[in-house]
Amino acid sequence: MRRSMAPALLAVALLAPMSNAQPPEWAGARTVSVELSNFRFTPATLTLQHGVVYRLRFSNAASGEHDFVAREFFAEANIAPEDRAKVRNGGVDVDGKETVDVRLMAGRPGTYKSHCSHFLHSSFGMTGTIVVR
Ligand SMILES: [Cu+2]
Repeated sequence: MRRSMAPALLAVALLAPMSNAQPPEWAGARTVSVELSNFRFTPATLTLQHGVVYRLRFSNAASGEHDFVAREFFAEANIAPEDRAKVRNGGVDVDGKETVDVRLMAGRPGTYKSHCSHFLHSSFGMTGTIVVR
């Protein structure tokens, strides 16, 4: 009996928040741009409001690859279904001279860390902070 109840309760807990929430209006997303370059994020600090739909626009000004990794931030966020495949292993890969848009609503308020996971890039300065209010 106890063993059979747990999955059912978990399913209810997972489905409940989605069933009564309005789907976000992705078309009205506010654009927030982040430039990736050798070796920084500009701006280094993003301040987002909880409950607002954003289009995070990651532009790589360099010719080599960079990424924007913020595992906890992306795990907490409500990412637009069409953009979910762009976030892998908690980050967004951006090829040289490319731009990648990810629409999302930030999760719970707090301060999240971001960094580039390419070898030594974070130690050269590719780190940042995302503040969700
Ligand atoms: Cu990098």
